[in-house]
Amino acid sequence: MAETSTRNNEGRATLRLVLGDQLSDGLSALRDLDPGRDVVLMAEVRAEATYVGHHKQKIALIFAAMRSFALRLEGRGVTIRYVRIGDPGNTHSIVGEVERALADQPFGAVVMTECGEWRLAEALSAFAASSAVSTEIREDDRFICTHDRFRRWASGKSQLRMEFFYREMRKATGILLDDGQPVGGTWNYDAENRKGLTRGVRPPKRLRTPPDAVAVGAIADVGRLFPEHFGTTGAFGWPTTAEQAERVLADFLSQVLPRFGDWQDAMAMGEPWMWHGLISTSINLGLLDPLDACRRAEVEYRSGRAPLNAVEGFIRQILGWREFVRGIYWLKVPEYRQRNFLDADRALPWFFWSGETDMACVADVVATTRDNAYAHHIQRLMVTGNLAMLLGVHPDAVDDWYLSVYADAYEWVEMPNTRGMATFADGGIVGSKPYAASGAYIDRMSDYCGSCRYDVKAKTGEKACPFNRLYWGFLERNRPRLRDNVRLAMPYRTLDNFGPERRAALLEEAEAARTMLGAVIRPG
Ligand code: FAD
Ligand code: DLZ
Ligand code: SF4
Repeated sequence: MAETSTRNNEGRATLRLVLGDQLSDGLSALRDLDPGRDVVLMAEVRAEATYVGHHKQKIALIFAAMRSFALRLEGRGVTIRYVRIGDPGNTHSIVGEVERALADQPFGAVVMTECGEWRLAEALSAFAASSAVSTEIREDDRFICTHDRFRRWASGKSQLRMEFFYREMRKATGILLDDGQPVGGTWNYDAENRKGLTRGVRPPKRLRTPPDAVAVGAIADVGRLFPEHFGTTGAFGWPTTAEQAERVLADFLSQVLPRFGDWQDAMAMGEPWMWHGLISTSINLGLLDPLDACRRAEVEYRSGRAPLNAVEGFIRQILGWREFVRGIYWLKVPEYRQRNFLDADRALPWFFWSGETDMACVADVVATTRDNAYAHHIQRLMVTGNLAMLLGVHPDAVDDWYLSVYADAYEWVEMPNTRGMATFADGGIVGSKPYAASGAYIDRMSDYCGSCRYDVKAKTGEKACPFNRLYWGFLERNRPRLRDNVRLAMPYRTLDNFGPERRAALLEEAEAARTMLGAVIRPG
Protein backbone atom coordinates (compact mmCIF):
# COMPACT_ATOMS: atom_id res chain seq x y z
CA MET A 1 0.00 0.00 0.00
CA ALA A 2 2.83 2.37 -0.85
CA GLU A 3 2.11 5.70 -2.46
CA THR A 4 1.21 5.05 -6.06
CA SER A 5 0.20 6.99 -9.12
CA THR A 6 -2.16 5.84 -11.83
CA ARG A 7 -1.70 5.75 -15.52
CA ASN A 8 -4.41 7.42 -17.47
CA ASN A 9 -5.59 5.17 -20.25
CA GLU A 10 -8.77 6.66 -21.63
CA GLY A 11 -9.13 10.28 -20.76
CA ARG A 12 -8.03 11.63 -17.44
CA ALA A 13 -8.59 9.79 -14.23
CA THR A 14 -10.81 11.05 -11.43
CA LEU A 15 -9.29 11.57 -8.00
CA ARG A 16 -11.68 10.35 -5.33
CA LEU A 17 -11.08 11.54 -1.79
CA VAL A 18 -12.13 9.27 1.07
CA LEU A 19 -11.88 10.74 4.57
CA GLY A 20 -11.20 8.80 7.75
CA ASP A 21 -14.89 8.55 8.68
CA GLN A 22 -16.10 7.72 5.18
CA LEU A 23 -15.18 4.04 5.12
CA SER A 24 -18.32 2.68 3.46
CA ASP A 25 -18.49 0.49 0.36
CA GLY A 26 -21.47 2.50 -0.85
CA LEU A 27 -19.90 5.93 -0.25
CA SER A 28 -21.26 8.47 -2.74
CA ALA A 29 -17.71 9.49 -3.78
CA LEU A 30 -17.04 5.90 -4.88
CA ARG A 31 -20.33 5.25 -6.63
CA ASP A 32 -19.27 5.52 -10.27
CA LEU A 33 -15.66 4.59 -9.63
CA ASP A 34 -13.81 3.15 -12.60
CA PRO A 35 -11.26 0.83 -10.95
CA GLY A 36 -9.13 0.67 -14.06
CA ARG A 37 -8.75 4.41 -14.28
CA ASP A 38 -9.56 6.32 -11.11
CA VAL A 39 -7.48 6.83 -7.98
CA VAL A 40 -8.78 6.84 -4.43
CA LEU A 41 -6.90 9.21 -2.15
CA MET A 42 -6.73 8.50 1.56
CA ALA A 43 -4.38 10.44 3.82
CA GLU A 44 -3.35 10.19 7.45
CA VAL A 45 -2.49 13.77 8.34
CA ARG A 46 -1.42 15.63 11.46
CA ALA A 47 -3.98 18.41 10.95
CA GLU A 48 -6.79 15.89 11.54
CA ALA A 49 -4.95 13.94 14.21
CA THR A 50 -4.16 17.03 16.31
CA TYR A 51 -6.86 19.69 15.79
CA VAL A 52 -7.84 18.52 19.24
CA GLY A 53 -5.70 16.17 21.30
CA HIS A 54 -7.61 13.02 20.31
CA HIS A 55 -7.40 9.96 22.55
CA LYS A 56 -4.70 7.56 21.35
CA GLN A 57 -7.32 4.84 20.77
CA LYS A 58 -9.35 7.17 18.58
CA ILE A 59 -6.43 7.96 16.27
CA ALA A 60 -5.37 4.31 16.19
CA LEU A 61 -8.94 3.25 15.41
CA ILE A 62 -9.24 5.70 12.52
CA PHE A 63 -5.82 4.92 11.06
CA ALA A 64 -6.40 1.17 11.37
CA ALA A 65 -9.86 1.39 9.81
CA MET A 66 -8.52 3.61 6.99
CA ARG A 67 -5.67 1.18 6.26
CA SER A 68 -8.03 -1.81 6.25
CA PHE A 69 -10.48 -0.02 3.98
CA ALA A 70 -7.67 0.83 1.56
CA LEU A 71 -6.63 -2.84 1.50
CA ARG A 72 -10.25 -3.81 0.89
CA LEU A 73 -10.47 -1.49 -2.13
CA GLU A 74 -7.08 -2.63 -3.39
CA GLY A 75 -8.35 -6.19 -3.20
CA ARG A 76 -11.06 -5.15 -5.64
CA GLY A 77 -8.53 -3.81 -8.07
CA VAL A 78 -8.87 -0.15 -7.13
CA THR A 79 -5.75 2.02 -7.26
CA ILE A 80 -5.15 3.72 -3.95
CA ARG A 81 -2.95 6.67 -3.21
CA TYR A 82 -2.55 6.03 0.48
CA VAL A 83 -0.50 8.51 2.46
CA ARG A 84 0.65 7.25 5.82
CA ILE A 85 1.25 9.52 8.79
CA GLY A 86 5.02 8.87 8.64
CA ASP A 87 5.43 9.14 4.86
CA PRO A 88 8.05 11.64 3.72
CA GLY A 89 6.43 14.40 1.69
CA ASN A 90 3.16 14.22 3.66
CA THR A 91 1.86 17.81 3.80
CA HIS A 92 -0.21 16.86 6.87
CA SER A 93 -3.44 18.46 5.74
CA ILE A 94 -6.26 16.98 3.67
CA VAL A 95 -6.33 19.87 1.21
CA GLY A 96 -2.53 19.72 1.00
CA GLU A 97 -2.72 16.04 0.07
CA VAL A 98 -5.36 16.65 -2.60
CA GLU A 99 -3.19 19.40 -4.07
CA ARG A 100 -0.09 17.21 -3.93
CA ALA A 101 -1.91 14.40 -5.74
CA LEU A 102 -3.02 16.87 -8.44
CA ALA A 103 0.53 18.18 -8.78
CA ASP A 104 1.94 14.64 -9.14
CA GLN A 105 -0.43 13.51 -11.85
CA PRO A 106 -3.02 15.05 -14.18
CA PHE A 107 -6.59 14.33 -13.10
CA GLY A 108 -9.72 15.29 -14.97
CA ALA A 109 -11.84 15.77 -11.87
CA VAL A 110 -11.91 15.48 -8.12
CA VAL A 111 -14.88 13.82 -6.44
CA MET A 112 -15.58 13.72 -2.72
CA THR A 113 -18.41 13.10 -0.30
CA GLU A 114 -19.33 16.10 1.83
CA CYS A 115 -17.32 16.24 5.01
CA GLY A 116 -19.02 15.72 8.38
CA GLU A 117 -17.40 18.64 10.18
CA TRP A 118 -17.87 22.29 9.32
CA ARG A 119 -14.17 23.06 9.93
CA LEU A 120 -12.87 20.71 7.23
CA ALA A 121 -15.93 21.13 5.01
CA GLU A 122 -15.10 24.85 4.77
CA ALA A 123 -11.51 24.10 3.76
CA LEU A 124 -12.65 21.60 1.13
CA SER A 125 -15.29 23.99 -0.25
CA ALA A 126 -12.64 26.69 -0.51
CA PHE A 127 -10.43 24.25 -2.39
CA ALA A 128 -13.30 23.30 -4.72
CA ALA A 129 -14.05 26.96 -5.43
CA SER A 130 -10.45 27.83 -6.28
CA SER A 131 -9.12 24.64 -7.88
CA ALA A 132 -8.41 24.55 -11.59
CA VAL A 133 -9.61 20.93 -11.60
CA SER A 134 -13.37 20.52 -11.59
CA THR A 135 -14.42 19.32 -8.12
CA GLU A 136 -17.68 17.68 -7.19
CA ILE A 137 -18.83 17.44 -3.55
CA ARG A 138 -21.55 14.83 -3.20
CA GLU A 139 -24.15 14.44 -0.51
CA ASP A 140 -23.39 11.97 2.29
CA ASP A 141 -26.36 9.65 1.81
CA ARG A 142 -25.29 7.30 4.58
CA PHE A 143 -27.53 9.43 6.79
CA ILE A 144 -31.22 8.60 6.84
CA CYS A 145 -32.41 12.22 6.70
CA THR A 146 -31.07 14.55 4.02
CA HIS A 147 -30.10 18.15 4.81
CA ASP A 148 -33.01 19.28 2.65
CA ARG A 149 -35.52 17.15 4.43
CA PHE A 150 -34.31 18.33 7.84
CA ARG A 151 -34.46 21.99 6.76
CA ARG A 152 -37.99 21.50 5.45
CA TRP A 153 -39.02 19.87 8.71
CA ALA A 154 -37.39 22.64 10.79
CA SER A 155 -38.69 25.47 8.68
CA GLY A 156 -41.21 27.73 10.45
CA LYS A 157 -41.01 25.86 13.76
CA SER A 158 -40.35 27.95 16.86
CA GLN A 159 -38.95 24.91 18.70
CA LEU A 160 -37.18 21.90 17.25
CA ARG A 161 -37.86 18.85 19.36
CA MET A 162 -36.34 15.44 18.71
CA GLU A 163 -39.57 13.64 19.56
CA PHE A 164 -41.51 15.20 16.68
CA PHE A 165 -38.62 14.82 14.25
CA TYR A 166 -38.37 11.16 15.27
CA ARG A 167 -42.04 10.55 14.51
CA GLU A 168 -41.47 12.01 11.05
CA MET A 169 -38.56 9.63 10.56
CA ARG A 170 -40.62 6.66 11.71
CA LYS A 171 -43.26 7.61 9.16
CA ALA A 172 -40.67 8.21 6.44
CA THR A 173 -39.02 4.82 6.94
CA GLY A 174 -42.05 2.79 8.07
CA ILE A 175 -40.01 1.50 10.99
CA LEU A 176 -42.11 0.18 13.90
CA LEU A 177 -45.34 1.18 12.19
CA ASP A 178 -48.48 -0.88 11.70
CA ASP A 179 -50.88 0.64 9.17
CA GLY A 180 -49.21 4.02 9.62
CA GLN A 181 -49.61 3.88 13.42
CA PRO A 182 -46.84 3.32 15.98
CA VAL A 183 -46.51 -0.30 17.00
CA GLY A 184 -48.02 -0.82 20.44
CA GLY A 185 -49.99 2.44 20.17
CA THR A 186 -47.27 4.73 21.51
CA TRP A 187 -44.34 6.40 19.78
CA ASN A 188 -41.97 6.44 22.72
CA TYR A 189 -41.44 3.93 25.54
CA ASP A 190 -38.83 5.95 27.42
CA ALA A 191 -40.87 5.93 30.62
CA GLU A 192 -40.16 2.17 30.87
CA ASN A 193 -36.43 2.67 30.34
CA ARG A 194 -35.34 4.55 33.44
CA LYS A 195 -34.72 1.76 35.91
CA GLY A 196 -31.78 1.72 38.27
CA LEU A 197 -29.84 -1.54 38.18
CA THR A 198 -31.52 -4.32 40.17
CA ARG A 199 -29.28 -5.49 43.00
CA GLY A 200 -27.34 -8.61 42.04
CA VAL A 201 -27.86 -8.19 38.29
CA ARG A 202 -24.63 -7.81 36.33
CA PRO A 203 -24.23 -6.85 32.67
CA PRO A 204 -23.47 -9.61 30.15
CA LYS A 205 -19.97 -10.37 28.88
CA ARG A 206 -19.42 -8.42 25.69
CA LEU A 207 -17.86 -9.27 22.39
CA ARG A 208 -14.83 -7.05 22.00
CA THR A 209 -12.53 -7.04 19.00
CA PRO A 210 -8.85 -7.54 19.82
CA PRO A 211 -6.66 -5.59 17.41
CA ASP A 212 -5.82 -7.44 14.18
CA ALA A 213 -2.39 -7.04 12.53
CA VAL A 214 -3.37 -3.77 10.86
CA ALA A 215 -4.66 -2.33 14.13
CA VAL A 216 -1.55 -3.50 15.98
CA GLY A 217 0.53 -1.48 13.49
CA ALA A 218 -1.66 1.59 13.87
CA ILE A 219 -1.51 1.38 17.67
CA ALA A 220 2.29 1.20 17.49
CA ASP A 221 2.44 4.24 15.15
CA VAL A 222 0.21 6.24 17.45
CA GLY A 223 2.25 5.30 20.52
CA ARG A 224 5.39 6.50 18.73
CA LEU A 225 4.01 9.66 17.11
CA PHE A 226 1.42 10.90 19.61
CA PRO A 227 2.83 9.83 23.00
CA GLU A 228 1.57 12.96 24.73
CA HIS A 229 -2.07 12.39 23.75
CA PHE A 230 -4.64 11.35 26.35
CA GLY A 231 -5.54 7.73 27.03
CA THR A 232 -4.19 4.21 26.92
CA THR A 233 -4.39 1.61 24.14
CA GLY A 234 -3.91 -1.64 26.10
CA ALA A 235 -7.65 -2.40 26.12
CA PHE A 236 -8.25 -1.47 22.47
CA GLY A 237 -11.30 -3.47 21.35
CA TRP A 238 -12.97 -1.52 18.54
CA PRO A 239 -13.86 -3.06 15.19
CA THR A 240 -11.76 -1.66 12.37
CA THR A 241 -13.41 -3.49 9.45
CA ALA A 242 -17.02 -3.89 8.33
CA GLU A 243 -16.87 -7.64 9.07
CA GLN A 244 -15.66 -7.07 12.63
CA ALA A 245 -18.32 -4.40 13.15
CA GLU A 246 -21.00 -6.74 11.84
CA ARG A 247 -20.01 -9.36 14.43
CA VAL A 248 -20.38 -6.83 17.23
CA LEU A 249 -23.78 -5.67 15.97
CA ALA A 250 -25.03 -9.25 15.53
CA ASP A 251 -23.88 -10.17 19.03
CA PHE A 252 -25.60 -7.10 20.48
CA LEU A 253 -28.88 -7.76 18.67
CA SER A 254 -29.08 -11.41 19.70
CA GLN A 255 -27.61 -11.30 23.22
CA VAL A 256 -27.98 -7.82 24.66
CA LEU A 257 -30.78 -5.85 22.99
CA PRO A 258 -33.62 -7.50 24.96
CA ARG A 259 -32.42 -5.77 28.15
CA PHE A 260 -31.19 -2.56 26.47
CA GLY A 261 -34.32 -0.65 27.46
CA ASP A 262 -34.62 -1.72 31.08
CA TRP A 263 -31.19 -0.45 32.11
CA GLN A 264 -30.49 2.13 29.44
CA ASP A 265 -29.93 4.83 32.05
CA ALA A 266 -28.27 2.70 34.73
CA MET A 267 -24.62 2.95 35.74
CA ALA A 268 -22.43 0.58 37.74
CA MET A 269 -18.91 0.89 39.09
CA GLY A 270 -16.33 -0.80 36.86
CA GLU A 271 -18.96 -1.74 34.25
CA PRO A 272 -18.27 0.37 31.16
CA TRP A 273 -20.57 -1.37 28.68
CA MET A 274 -23.79 -2.18 30.58
CA TRP A 275 -26.40 -3.17 27.93
CA HIS A 276 -25.27 -0.61 25.33
CA GLY A 277 -24.64 -1.36 21.67
CA LEU A 278 -20.94 -0.39 21.41
CA ILE A 279 -21.60 0.47 17.78
CA SER A 280 -21.21 4.27 17.59
CA THR A 281 -17.55 4.04 16.52
CA SER A 282 -18.51 1.70 13.68
CA ILE A 283 -21.57 3.64 12.52
CA ASN A 284 -19.68 6.93 12.58
CA LEU A 285 -16.74 5.49 10.62
CA GLY A 286 -19.13 4.05 8.04
CA LEU A 287 -18.48 0.40 8.88
CA LEU A 288 -22.14 -0.12 9.80
CA ASP A 289 -25.24 1.29 8.15
CA PRO A 290 -27.56 3.07 10.64
CA LEU A 291 -30.80 2.24 8.80
CA ASP A 292 -29.82 -1.42 8.55
CA ALA A 293 -29.15 -1.49 12.33
CA CYS A 294 -32.64 -0.05 12.96
CA ARG A 295 -34.36 -2.49 10.61
CA ARG A 296 -32.57 -5.45 12.13
CA ALA A 297 -33.55 -4.33 15.63
CA GLU A 298 -37.17 -4.17 14.43
CA VAL A 299 -36.87 -7.79 13.21
CA GLU A 300 -35.84 -8.78 16.75
CA TYR A 301 -39.10 -7.30 18.02
CA ARG A 302 -41.31 -8.67 15.26
CA SER A 303 -39.95 -12.16 15.76
CA GLY A 304 -40.60 -11.98 19.50
CA ARG A 305 -36.95 -12.07 20.56
CA ALA A 306 -36.79 -8.58 22.09
CA PRO A 307 -39.45 -6.47 23.83
CA LEU A 308 -40.81 -3.26 22.36
CA ASN A 309 -39.42 -0.92 25.03
CA ALA A 310 -35.89 -2.14 24.22
CA VAL A 311 -36.25 -2.09 20.45
CA GLU A 312 -38.06 1.24 20.25
CA GLY A 313 -35.53 2.77 22.65
CA PHE A 314 -32.60 1.55 20.58
CA ILE A 315 -34.12 2.63 17.28
CA ARG A 316 -34.94 6.08 18.71
CA GLN A 317 -31.27 6.63 19.54
CA ILE A 318 -30.28 6.12 15.92
CA LEU A 319 -33.28 7.13 13.83
CA GLY A 320 -34.17 9.92 16.26
CA TRP A 321 -31.25 11.33 18.20
CA ARG A 322 -28.40 10.62 15.81
CA GLU A 323 -30.20 12.06 12.81
CA PHE A 324 -31.62 14.95 14.86
CA VAL A 325 -28.26 16.15 16.21
CA ARG A 326 -26.72 15.93 12.75
CA GLY A 327 -29.60 18.01 11.37
CA ILE A 328 -29.27 20.59 14.14
CA TYR A 329 -25.50 20.84 13.66
CA TRP A 330 -25.75 21.63 9.98
CA LEU A 331 -28.73 23.92 10.46
CA LYS A 332 -26.97 26.05 13.07
CA VAL A 333 -23.26 25.84 12.34
CA PRO A 334 -21.05 27.95 12.45
CA GLU A 335 -22.98 30.19 14.86
CA TYR A 336 -23.69 27.16 17.07
CA ARG A 337 -19.97 26.79 17.85
CA GLN A 338 -19.99 30.16 19.65
CA ARG A 339 -23.02 29.57 21.83
CA ASN A 340 -22.57 30.12 25.56
CA PHE A 341 -26.08 30.81 26.83
CA LEU A 342 -25.13 30.48 30.51
CA ASP A 343 -22.01 32.68 30.14
CA ALA A 344 -19.96 29.84 31.57
CA ASP A 345 -16.35 30.90 32.03
CA ARG A 346 -14.49 28.40 34.21
CA ALA A 347 -11.61 26.16 33.15
CA LEU A 348 -12.10 22.40 33.02
CA PRO A 349 -10.75 20.88 36.25
CA TRP A 350 -7.66 18.77 35.72
CA PHE A 351 -9.33 15.64 37.12
CA PHE A 352 -11.36 15.36 33.90
CA TRP A 353 -8.05 14.24 32.39
CA SER A 354 -6.30 12.62 35.35
CA GLY A 355 -9.27 10.99 37.07
CA GLU A 356 -7.72 12.05 40.37
CA THR A 357 -10.80 12.94 42.34
CA ASP A 358 -12.59 11.58 45.38
CA MET A 359 -15.88 11.74 43.49
CA ALA A 360 -16.38 8.00 42.85
CA CYS A 361 -18.74 8.53 39.92
CA VAL A 362 -16.42 10.95 38.12
CA ALA A 363 -13.35 8.82 38.79
CA ASP A 364 -15.08 5.77 37.29
CA VAL A 365 -16.23 7.65 34.17
CA VAL A 366 -12.79 9.18 33.60
CA ALA A 367 -11.20 5.72 34.09
CA THR A 368 -13.32 4.07 31.38
CA THR A 369 -12.82 7.12 29.18
CA ARG A 370 -9.04 6.81 29.56
CA ASP A 371 -8.94 3.02 29.15
CA ASN A 372 -11.62 2.53 26.47
CA ALA A 373 -12.16 5.94 24.81
CA TYR A 374 -15.77 5.19 25.71
CA ALA A 375 -18.34 6.04 28.33
CA HIS A 376 -22.00 5.28 27.85
CA HIS A 377 -24.61 7.93 27.30
CA ILE A 378 -25.81 8.50 30.83
CA GLN A 379 -22.23 8.72 32.13
CA ARG A 380 -21.46 11.39 29.50
CA LEU A 381 -24.69 13.25 30.21
CA MET A 382 -25.35 12.99 33.91
CA VAL A 383 -21.88 12.63 35.40
CA THR A 384 -19.25 14.58 33.45
CA GLY A 385 -21.69 16.75 31.44
CA ASN A 386 -23.83 17.59 34.45
CA LEU A 387 -20.74 18.40 36.52
CA ALA A 388 -19.25 20.63 33.82
CA MET A 389 -22.52 22.55 33.58
CA LEU A 390 -23.01 22.90 37.34
CA LEU A 391 -19.41 24.14 37.66
CA GLY A 392 -19.88 26.63 34.82
CA VAL A 393 -17.04 25.34 32.63
CA HIS A 394 -16.65 27.28 29.38
CA PRO A 395 -18.33 25.35 26.52
CA ASP A 396 -15.18 25.52 24.38
CA ALA A 397 -13.29 23.58 27.06
CA VAL A 398 -16.13 21.09 27.46
CA ASP A 399 -16.36 20.55 23.69
CA ASP A 400 -12.64 20.15 23.43
CA TRP A 401 -12.70 17.43 26.08
CA TYR A 402 -15.59 15.43 24.60
CA LEU A 403 -14.24 15.72 21.06
CA SER A 404 -10.83 14.54 22.25
CA VAL A 405 -11.62 11.67 24.55
CA TYR A 406 -14.28 9.54 22.84
CA ALA A 407 -13.46 7.22 19.96
CA ASP A 408 -16.83 8.00 18.35
CA ALA A 409 -16.46 11.80 18.54
CA TYR A 410 -16.84 14.02 15.48
CA GLU A 411 -18.01 17.57 15.89
CA TRP A 412 -21.33 17.08 14.07
CA VAL A 413 -22.48 14.59 16.72
CA GLU A 414 -20.39 15.66 19.71
CA MET A 415 -21.25 19.36 19.70
CA PRO A 416 -25.07 19.26 19.81
CA ASN A 417 -24.81 16.61 22.52
CA THR A 418 -22.32 18.62 24.55
CA ARG A 419 -23.18 22.26 23.91
CA GLY A 420 -26.86 21.36 23.56
CA MET A 421 -28.03 18.36 25.54
CA ALA A 422 -25.45 18.18 28.34
CA THR A 423 -24.63 21.79 29.20
CA PHE A 424 -27.50 23.90 27.79
CA ALA A 425 -24.93 26.25 26.25
CA ASP A 426 -27.13 26.43 23.14
CA GLY A 427 -29.92 27.97 25.21
CA GLY A 428 -32.53 25.32 24.40
CA ILE A 429 -32.10 24.31 20.76
CA VAL A 430 -31.50 20.61 21.44
CA GLY A 431 -33.23 20.24 24.80
CA SER A 432 -36.03 22.15 26.46
CA LYS A 433 -34.26 22.50 29.82
CA PRO A 434 -30.84 21.88 31.39
CA TYR A 435 -30.30 18.29 32.54
CA ALA A 436 -29.05 19.64 35.88
CA ALA A 437 -29.25 17.11 38.69
CA SER A 438 -28.06 16.69 42.25
CA GLY A 439 -26.35 13.57 43.60
CA ALA A 440 -29.74 11.97 44.26
CA TYR A 441 -30.11 11.20 40.54
CA ILE A 442 -26.72 9.47 40.37
CA ASP A 443 -27.47 7.58 43.57
CA ARG A 444 -30.78 6.35 42.16
CA MET A 445 -29.26 5.21 38.86
CA SER A 446 -25.98 3.68 40.07
CA ASP A 447 -24.03 2.00 42.85
CA TYR A 448 -21.38 4.74 42.85
CA CYS A 449 -22.34 6.56 46.02
CA GLY A 450 -21.85 3.58 48.33
CA SER A 451 -18.09 3.68 47.78
CA CYS A 452 -17.68 7.45 47.61
CA ARG A 453 -15.87 9.60 50.15
CA TYR A 454 -18.65 12.15 49.81
CA ASP A 455 -22.06 11.81 51.43
CA VAL A 456 -24.83 11.81 48.86
CA LYS A 457 -27.44 12.57 51.51
CA ALA A 458 -25.64 15.66 52.82
CA LYS A 459 -26.46 18.98 51.18
CA THR A 460 -23.82 21.28 52.58
CA GLY A 461 -20.30 21.20 53.97
CA GLU A 462 -17.04 19.70 52.79
CA LYS A 463 -18.24 16.11 53.10
CA ALA A 464 -21.46 16.71 51.14
CA CYS A 465 -21.73 15.34 47.61
CA PRO A 466 -20.42 18.12 45.33
CA PHE A 467 -23.39 17.67 42.96
CA ASN A 468 -25.68 18.59 45.90
CA ARG A 469 -23.55 21.57 46.88
CA LEU A 470 -23.55 22.84 43.30
CA TYR A 471 -27.14 22.18 42.24
CA TRP A 472 -29.14 24.97 43.91
CA GLY A 473 -26.36 27.49 43.46
CA PHE A 474 -26.39 26.72 39.73
CA LEU A 475 -30.07 27.58 39.53
CA GLU A 476 -29.65 30.68 41.67
CA ARG A 477 -26.61 31.89 39.69
CA ASN A 478 -28.45 31.41 36.41
CA ARG A 479 -31.79 32.77 37.60
CA PRO A 480 -31.79 35.64 35.06
CA ARG A 481 -31.27 33.22 32.18
CA LEU A 482 -33.42 30.30 33.28
CA ARG A 483 -36.25 31.58 35.46
CA ASP A 484 -38.68 31.96 32.52
CA ASN A 485 -38.17 28.34 31.43
CA VAL A 486 -41.52 26.74 32.18
CA ARG A 487 -39.91 23.36 32.73
CA LEU A 488 -37.92 24.85 35.62
CA ALA A 489 -40.93 26.44 37.28
CA MET A 490 -40.97 23.87 40.08
CA PRO A 491 -37.33 24.15 41.22
CA TYR A 492 -37.51 27.95 41.03
CA ARG A 493 -40.67 27.90 43.15
CA THR A 494 -38.82 25.77 45.67
CA LEU A 495 -35.91 28.22 45.63
CA ASP A 496 -38.28 31.15 46.09
CA ASN A 497 -39.82 29.44 49.09
CA PHE A 498 -36.37 29.14 50.66
CA GLY A 499 -36.27 32.92 51.10
CA PRO A 500 -33.38 35.33 50.38
CA GLU A 501 -31.09 34.31 53.24
CA ARG A 502 -31.12 30.61 52.48
CA ARG A 503 -30.74 31.35 48.77
CA ALA A 504 -27.65 33.44 49.46
CA ALA A 505 -26.27 30.63 51.63
CA LEU A 506 -26.86 28.08 48.84
CA LEU A 507 -25.09 30.34 46.39
CA GLU A 508 -22.17 30.63 48.81
CA GLU A 509 -22.12 26.85 49.27
CA ALA A 510 -21.98 26.34 45.50
CA GLU A 511 -19.20 28.91 45.15
CA ALA A 512 -17.20 27.10 47.82
CA ALA A 513 -17.67 23.80 45.93
CA ARG A 514 -16.74 25.46 42.64
CA THR A 515 -13.58 26.80 44.23
CA MET A 516 -12.74 23.44 45.79
CA LEU A 517 -13.19 21.49 42.53
CA GLY A 518 -11.99 24.22 40.23
CA ALA A 519 -8.85 24.78 42.27
CA VAL A 520 -7.36 21.73 40.60
CA ILE A 521 -6.97 23.12 37.10
CA ARG A 522 -3.66 21.91 35.77
CA PRO A 523 -0.58 20.79 37.62
CA GLY A 524 2.67 22.66 37.12
P1 FAD B 1 -26.09 2.93 22.50
O1 FAD B 1 -26.50 3.44 23.81
O2 FAD B 1 -26.12 1.48 22.29
O3 FAD B 1 -26.99 3.63 21.38
C1 FAD B 1 -27.09 3.09 20.06
C2 FAD B 1 -26.66 4.11 19.05
O4 FAD B 1 -27.52 5.23 19.04
C3 FAD B 1 -25.28 4.70 19.25
O5 FAD B 1 -24.28 3.85 18.75
C4 FAD B 1 -25.36 6.00 18.49
O6 FAD B 1 -25.08 5.80 17.13
C5 FAD B 1 -26.81 6.39 18.64
N1 FAD B 1 -26.98 7.41 19.68
C6 FAD B 1 -27.40 7.23 20.94
N2 FAD B 1 -27.55 8.40 21.58
C7 FAD B 1 -27.18 9.34 20.70
C8 FAD B 1 -27.10 10.75 20.76
N3 FAD B 1 -27.45 11.43 21.86
N4 FAD B 1 -26.64 11.41 19.68
C9 FAD B 1 -26.28 10.74 18.56
N5 FAD B 1 -26.36 9.41 18.44
C10 FAD B 1 -26.82 8.72 19.49
N6 FAD B 1 -22.24 9.99 20.26
C11 FAD B 1 -21.36 9.89 19.25
O7 FAD B 1 -21.53 9.06 18.36
N7 FAD B 1 -20.28 10.72 19.19
C12 FAD B 1 -20.05 11.67 20.13
O8 FAD B 1 -19.09 12.41 20.04
C13 FAD B 1 -20.96 11.78 21.21
N8 FAD B 1 -20.77 12.71 22.18
C14 FAD B 1 -21.66 12.81 23.21
C15 FAD B 1 -21.45 13.78 24.18
C16 FAD B 1 -22.34 13.92 25.22
C17 FAD B 1 -22.15 15.00 26.24
C18 FAD B 1 -23.46 13.06 25.30
C19 FAD B 1 -24.44 13.21 26.40
C20 FAD B 1 -23.67 12.09 24.35
C21 FAD B 1 -22.78 11.96 23.28
N9 FAD B 1 -22.97 10.98 22.28
C22 FAD B 1 -22.07 10.90 21.24
C23 FAD B 1 -24.17 10.14 22.25
C24 FAD B 1 -24.04 8.78 22.97
O9 FAD B 1 -23.54 8.97 24.26
C25 FAD B 1 -23.17 7.81 22.19
O10 FAD B 1 -23.61 7.72 20.87
C26 FAD B 1 -23.23 6.43 22.82
O11 FAD B 1 -22.79 6.47 24.15
C27 FAD B 1 -22.41 5.46 22.00
O12 FAD B 1 -22.35 4.21 22.58
P2 FAD B 1 -23.19 2.96 22.07
O13 FAD B 1 -22.89 2.68 20.65
O14 FAD B 1 -22.95 1.87 23.05
O15 FAD B 1 -24.65 3.54 22.16
C1 DLZ C 1 -10.59 12.18 13.25
C2 DLZ C 1 -9.61 11.93 12.14
C3 DLZ C 1 -8.27 11.70 12.45
C4 DLZ C 1 -7.79 11.59 13.85
N1 DLZ C 1 -7.36 11.55 11.48
C5 DLZ C 1 -7.75 11.57 10.19
C6 DLZ C 1 -6.81 11.46 9.14
O1 DLZ C 1 -5.61 11.36 9.35
N2 DLZ C 1 -7.27 11.48 7.87
C7 DLZ C 1 -8.58 11.62 7.57
O2 DLZ C 1 -8.96 11.60 6.39
N3 DLZ C 1 -9.49 11.76 8.56
C8 DLZ C 1 -9.10 11.75 9.84
N4 DLZ C 1 -10.01 11.93 10.84
C9 DLZ C 1 -11.42 12.11 10.47
C10 DLZ C 1 -11.71 13.53 10.00
O3 DLZ C 1 -11.35 14.44 11.02
C11 DLZ C 1 -13.19 13.59 9.64
O4 DLZ C 1 -13.34 13.03 8.38
C12 DLZ C 1 -13.74 14.97 9.62
O5 DLZ C 1 -13.60 15.56 10.86
C13 DLZ C 1 -15.22 14.97 9.24
O6 DLZ C 1 -16.01 14.30 10.15
FE1 SF4 D 1 -20.88 11.02 42.79
FE2 SF4 D 1 -21.85 12.45 44.84
FE3 SF4 D 1 -22.40 9.86 44.64
FE4 SF4 D 1 -19.93 10.64 45.25
S1 SF4 D 1 -21.76 10.95 46.47
S2 SF4 D 1 -20.50 9.06 43.77
S3 SF4 D 1 -19.78 12.52 44.06
S4 SF4 D 1 -23.02 11.47 43.22
